[in-house]
Amino acid sequence: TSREERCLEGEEDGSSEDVTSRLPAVSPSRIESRWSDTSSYGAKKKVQAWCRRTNGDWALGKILSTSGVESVISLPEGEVLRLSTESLLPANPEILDGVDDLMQLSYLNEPSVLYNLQDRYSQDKIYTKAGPVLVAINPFKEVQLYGNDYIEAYRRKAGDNPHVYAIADTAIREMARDEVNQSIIISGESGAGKTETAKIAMQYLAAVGGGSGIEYEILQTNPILEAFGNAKTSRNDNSSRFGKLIEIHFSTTGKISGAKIQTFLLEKSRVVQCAIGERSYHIFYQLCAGASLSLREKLNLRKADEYKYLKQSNCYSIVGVDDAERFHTVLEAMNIVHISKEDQDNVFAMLAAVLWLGNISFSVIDNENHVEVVADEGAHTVAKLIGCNIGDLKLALSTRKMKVGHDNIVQKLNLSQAIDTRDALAKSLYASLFEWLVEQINKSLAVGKRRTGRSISILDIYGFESFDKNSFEQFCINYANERLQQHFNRHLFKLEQDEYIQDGIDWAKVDFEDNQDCLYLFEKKPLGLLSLLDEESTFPNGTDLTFANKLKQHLNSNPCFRGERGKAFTVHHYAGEVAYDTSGFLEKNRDLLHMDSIQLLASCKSHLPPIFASKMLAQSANVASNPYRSSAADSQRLSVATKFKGQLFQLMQRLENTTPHFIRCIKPNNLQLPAIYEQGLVLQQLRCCGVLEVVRISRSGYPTRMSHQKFARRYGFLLLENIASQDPLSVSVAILQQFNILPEMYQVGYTKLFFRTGQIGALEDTRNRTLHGILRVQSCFRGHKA
Ligand code: AD9
Ligand code: MG
Repeated sequence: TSREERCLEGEEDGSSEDVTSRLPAVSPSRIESRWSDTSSYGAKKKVQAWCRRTNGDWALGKILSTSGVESVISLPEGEVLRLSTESLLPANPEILDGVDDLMQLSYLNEPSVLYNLQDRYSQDKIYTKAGPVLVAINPFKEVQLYGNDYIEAYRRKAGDNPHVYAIADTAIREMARDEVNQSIIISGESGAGKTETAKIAMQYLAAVGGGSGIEYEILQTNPILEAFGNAKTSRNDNSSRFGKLIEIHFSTTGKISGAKIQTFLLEKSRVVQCAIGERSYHIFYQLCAGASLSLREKLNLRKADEYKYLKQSNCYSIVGVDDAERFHTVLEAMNIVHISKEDQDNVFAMLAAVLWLGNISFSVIDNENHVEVVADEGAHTVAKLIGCNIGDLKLALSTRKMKVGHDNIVQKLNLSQAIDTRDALAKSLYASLFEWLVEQINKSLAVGKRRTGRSISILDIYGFESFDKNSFEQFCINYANERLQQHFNRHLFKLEQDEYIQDGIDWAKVDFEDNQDCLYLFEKKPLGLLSLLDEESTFPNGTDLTFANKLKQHLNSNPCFRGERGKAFTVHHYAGEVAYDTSGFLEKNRDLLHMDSIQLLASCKSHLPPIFASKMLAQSANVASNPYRSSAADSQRLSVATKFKGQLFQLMQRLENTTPHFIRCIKPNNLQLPAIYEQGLVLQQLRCCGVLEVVRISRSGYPTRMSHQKFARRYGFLLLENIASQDPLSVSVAILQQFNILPEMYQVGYTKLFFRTGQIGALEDTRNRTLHGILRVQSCFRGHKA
């Protein structure tokens, strides 16, 4: 397999191999001298190296001269630079240009990896392997790589380029062969192509495992979940605002028998608040644009720009997207996953209720800023849509029942409290609706009770995020990524370990880095980030500032943590440092919906709100018994971070029991445009999503492997002295000695030689020079004869 002899495999079929075997042994030193004084040839074949341009990009230059510390380099455009020799990085031989597995590169430095990916990307080869990982670079245009012909080719194993189809195919095969569940884990930053990649993988599984018709239903979950869970952001016109795991089940005969979807941490805040130029969830705009006349009337529906929640970001449409048309696609998809007409209407009523909630306004009634709900069209429509009494709605949004000592009191809310209460209700209505929808979909896709087969799970989860300002969302997302990264490391570590052990290599000499320290920082009890956050969230007087101070007090000695001025702190993540601003942390972690609101929903006569209410109550069982409760009781509900942590643990457990296949998506530019490859941006992602990590892991081990036979055949002719024994191992050892390869740079396995990175490069250079010399001699010779 490709893992066995990664290095130089690309040359296997090259003609040079044949040439070697026909040539007499020539001393490298003799050829060397001949080579260096042949200036014309020398000028043609200058050594290439990577050097940094002034803008920070890497360029491939020719070394014109080197005088110890300084080298003179000429760049392709003719520019000549004087640089310190130390700053140069070795370039790979041209024969390795555009290899489809980065592991085949002799030099695994960053510019070599970047250049290789760019070379392929420019030819629409958007997929490249990095050992066991598939790297996918977003083309931001249609590429001719998909569809039935391609699926058929990969199914017949005729497609040999790296591809999502190939990954999906391997998953299916390994599932059947090893009788082990599989997972396809897709990561990458926003807009990198995770969701598209997940769909491409699903498409393959559906085509190969289809037959019963359920596969069509599974594919139709995509437009529904995207409508309700995706939105236009500044980074991606179709950004998923939730994480998703879809588990596709197969019967023993290899046919798809059902599926189950789990979602993670939907971004609720978007429902009530979104930045200029972004949008709320697609479904709102689709509903406003595409609803039939009768539905419009029933919901008292207006145009999108008449709703405050949608209006605030001043963005209603997406270039190239017809919301009305999409609405019909969603309706159709809902029919296919068996969501009844009646339930569909219930769903739309909830959506309209959320929109109208945003239009509810308050009037101040006294000089303490207490408010009353204005009983206008907004309030009346909400009451009608959720099926409650307008009086109850007004009370729930403007007062709060409290228990103070032994007394039950009703407190009036001030304006900002009332607005928060209204928005909290809108957010939880939407989040509950989303959860409920996923449940309905799962019911429709449910696998029969006699589940005997296996499954392939596809994980499409938000990638590592580091912005100028990072809040609670980034905190959770990056924590999830630490967990996934550990899974990734452990798995690769294990793969490497198995191979070393198999070949009798001294395993102790290979060290791998782990991100365990950072995970401890998050998870340690009672003094970890999550515990401290929860603790502070339960204190009625806790604020973002007291939280930040507590972190500094307890965690400053942790190497992964650094307290910053004010309310900020920095975490040293595997993918780099991220500074978090704790503003809003406690509130987002508490995620309070007051009991008054839950009770309002429970009392509603329409179908969905009471269902939502009972769900919420189940999550806060202790609170339910007493409608008048102290504020401390609110916090007996699981905090958002703790709930997320629980979900993640569950997820990791599930993934642990699968054979993972990793896909790392890369965004080549921030403009969402084709054919633009920004080196710096790509490099930063390669680092973040662990591709360079894989490379680094291999580097800390012995990434270059070659069988004794191959090594002897390839370099044997460079031996200066005849050796007694001609067996491949003896020849190999003699070569290693002659070239003074240091003992710590290689290990001799039972069948293979294992080299540290770059070791084979020097040998290759000598071999190439020797061969070129010989070829030159031969052609001169032929010239004479002619
Ligand atoms: V986010 O974290 O959910 O904001 P994703 O999911 O990583 O993000 P997405 O899959 O939505 O990104 O891709 C963004 C856009 O890139 C898509 O809407 C497509 O326009 C484009 N894209 C991504 N992959 C492909 C592809 N294989 N072929 C063509 C693609 N276009
Ligand atoms: Mg996505």
